[in-house]
Amino acid sequence: MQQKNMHSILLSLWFILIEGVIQLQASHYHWVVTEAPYTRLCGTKSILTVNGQFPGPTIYTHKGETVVVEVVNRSKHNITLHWHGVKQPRNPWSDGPEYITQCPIKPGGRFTQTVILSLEEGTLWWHAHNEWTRATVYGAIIIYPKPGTFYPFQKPDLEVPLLLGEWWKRDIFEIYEEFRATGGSPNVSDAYTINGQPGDLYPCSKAETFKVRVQYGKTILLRIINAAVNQILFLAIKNHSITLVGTDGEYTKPFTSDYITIAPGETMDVLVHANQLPGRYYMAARAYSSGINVDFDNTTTTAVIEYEGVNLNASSTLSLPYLPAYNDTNASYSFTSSLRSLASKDHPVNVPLKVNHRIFSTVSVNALPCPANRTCEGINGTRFAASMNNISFVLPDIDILQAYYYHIKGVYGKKFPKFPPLPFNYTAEFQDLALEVSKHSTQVRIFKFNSTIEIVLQGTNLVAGLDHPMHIHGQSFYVVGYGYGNFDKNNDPKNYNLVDPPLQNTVIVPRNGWATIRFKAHNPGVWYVHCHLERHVTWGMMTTLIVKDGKDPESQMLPPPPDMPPC
Ligand SMILES: *[C@@H]1O[C@H](CO)[C@@H](O)[C@H](O)[C@H]1NC(C)=O
Ligand SMILES: *[C@@H]1O[C@H](CO)[C@@H](O)[C@H](O)[C@H]1NC(C)=O
Ligand SMILES: *[C@@H]1O[C@H](CO)[C@@H](O)[C@H](O)[C@H]1NC(C)=O
Ligand SMILES: *[C@@H]1O[C@H](CO)[C@@H](O)[C@H](O)[C@H]1NC(C)=O
Ligand SMILES: *[C@@H]1O[C@H](CO)[C@@H](O)[C@H](O)[C@H]1NC(C)=O
Ligand SMILES: *[C@@H]1O[C@H](CO)[C@@H](O)[C@H](O)[C@H]1NC(C)=O
Ligand SMILES: *[C@@H]1O[C@H](CO)[C@@H](O)[C@H](O)[C@H]1NC(C)=O
Ligand SMILES: *[C@@H]1O[C@H](CO)[C@@H](O)[C@H](O)[C@H]1NC(C)=O
Ligand SMILES: *[C@@H]1O[C@H](CO)[C@@H](O)[C@H](O)[C@H]1NC(C)=O
Ligand SMILES: *[C@@H]1O[C@H](CO)[C@@H](O)[C@H](O)[C@H]1NC(C)=O
Ligand SMILES: *[C@@H]1O[C@H](CO)[C@@H](O)[C@H](O)[C@H]1NC(C)=O
Ligand SMILES: CC(=O)N[C@H]1CO[C@H](CO)[C@@H](O)[C@@H]1O
Ligand SMILES: [Cu+2]
Repeated sequence: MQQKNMHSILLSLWFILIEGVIQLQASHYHWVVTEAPYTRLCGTKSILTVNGQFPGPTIYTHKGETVVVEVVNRSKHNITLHWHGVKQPRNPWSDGPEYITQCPIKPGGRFTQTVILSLEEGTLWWHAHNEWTRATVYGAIIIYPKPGTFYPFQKPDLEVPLLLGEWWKRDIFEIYEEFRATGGSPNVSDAYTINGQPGDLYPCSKAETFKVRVQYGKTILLRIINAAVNQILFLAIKNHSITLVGTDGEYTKPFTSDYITIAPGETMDVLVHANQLPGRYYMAARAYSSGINVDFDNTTTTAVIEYEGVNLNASSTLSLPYLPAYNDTNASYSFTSSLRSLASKDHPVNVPLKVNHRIFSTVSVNALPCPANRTCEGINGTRFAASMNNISFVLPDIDILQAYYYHIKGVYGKKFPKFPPLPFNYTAEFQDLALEVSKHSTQVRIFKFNSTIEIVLQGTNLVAGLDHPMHIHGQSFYVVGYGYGNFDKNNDPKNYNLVDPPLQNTVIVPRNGWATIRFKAHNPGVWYVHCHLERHVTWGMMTTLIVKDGKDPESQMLPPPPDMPPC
């Protein structure tokens, strides 16, 4: 259905010059950020959109191409756009996170962003990257193999992007402002959505439920993106198994399962064979929420797979597929830890075997004592925070990239710790309440070009143990190990997978467990590291990596574009 757009884009191929290097440019997009009214769940509200579309426009491209997007802000809000999972070699300038690589595009402002694809192939996505604007400002990036090369799996008959989202009846800015003011948890959403639609199980939504029409015997490639604000999701399809063939813009060994676990920030390419009795079948998604006493939206969103030629008048009641229980950590873990790189001749694995720098970082939810004069609706009358290595990251007033490039002092410190300041039994059931208090600061970690880095992300049981989908900009990383409990530096590395670990940009750190990632820092720039649950970002669960320039010009950052938005 969206494929017809491909032809017009293919006809408009042209070349652009970046630093004297001619790059094939697939496409040039003009995007206008505007408010537009949308009706869902029996009510209408004005939401922030790109070109009035929700979900936003899809970018179609091929491996290795460069896309130019001219963004004009005709809304009353600040905005920035990020190309999630696009590594942007040498080009942090167009990466998007506010106050990390740019100042926001103000109302009336504009910014032409250059999106440089390199090794990515499959499905990625783009989304707004300031405050909670990404709740409605997101869309798919579809990266086809280079012309003349093919998918490493059977060619699908049909390709369908499936964007999972979250919908609040209230204005998202009100939800955001309210929880920042109260210090408590944000109100949970009123619905999950598939391609912007809540589906049959919500009031006033049935007529618009998203449908995929398919002929019996055909194969569908679903390009699934979790664009939800705060929730990891389980998804399954009634009577159909799901074969995962790619994740985060990289191919995987085919893996067949009855359900998937997909965290905000993750993308999954899956094949579904229409090989069941011709009929109508629900796809359904609902929360995976592991934190005890953590409030979540427990509703279920649905879409329909409809075989062609089925008599829709014949009364057939649709039934829901089996989905793991909302707190089934083992179901989530077992799916996530089964992912493997394809590791073929055309898609080789290149895991760093020697590590130059090791970082061990806790990822924690925190609770701060109530300051005089503030509302404190966090647990036991506190204000919630979140941290990495006990630092709740504070966004500066001008972006770190600008401060780094122009040597502006006083914007950030260089002391993000390589180890928790105070080691403790991270996953113990009972925790010393004094450990719940984090420090607030803007600390980055700086690496030489080409360093190999290993990061162990350790979940803690402070305040509430729960899963954290941690995302890094500017590079993909190999997930070489996972485990429950405290990371054991003597024994756990023995079980690392250095043969075919998955290459991802977002990793789910399991509840009261850990995950180890490895990558080579050969992309000079300023790169954000953060949890992809938006409430945790607001509370400070992030840091920033700076990768210095290498010696030769090809390993140095490109110069800033002339139209960087000013602060
Ligand atoms: C959040 O939920 C509370 C309790 O249901 C309600 O009183 C409040 O108005 C809600 N706030 C927003 C912004 O929706
Ligand atoms: C779908 O699966 C259920 C078991 O979950 C089975 O009872 C039913 O016969 C299947 N329906 C079709 C149409 O294949
Ligand atoms: C969802 O949570 C509400 C409130 O806790 C509860 O009343 C309801 O039964 C739950 N629904 C489902 C489908 O679990
Ligand atoms: C379904 O019902 C509608 C109205 O009742 C009728 O017009 C239509 O022909 C029926 N379609 C089939 C395939 O039976
Ligand atoms: C999940 O929650 C149910 C109650 O809702 C509880 O009985 C069960 O023990 C929990 N399971 C796990 C694995 O925590
Ligand atoms: C989950 O898996 C762990 C480790 O394999 C096991 O110890 C635990 O009993 C499992 N929990 C449940 C609820 O099945
Ligand atoms: C409390 O807040 C009010 C209004 O912001 C301010 O005028 C007052 O000085 C504050 N009091 C204290 C003790 O901080
Ligand atoms: C850490 O806490 C876990 C869970 O409560 C417990 O089983 C373990 O013995 C503790 N480890 C240490 C070293 O105290
Ligand atoms: C809240 O206070 C109670 C009573 O002091 C304590 O047992 C509990 O651990 C506290 N919870 C958190 C998350 O601080
Ligand atoms: C970086 O490492 C690659 C091998 O992975 C090597 O080819 C290249 O010369 C190195 N560059 C620098 C500047 O060290
Ligand atoms: C929009 O961005 C500008 C520039 O950084 C900033 O000064 C202003 O406070 C922002 N506005 C809002 C509403 O956040
Ligand atoms: C130049 C421009 O597009 N300005 C618009 C920015 O957004 C505000 C609020 O919607 C409009 O009033 C301006 O016209
Ligand atoms: Cu988190």
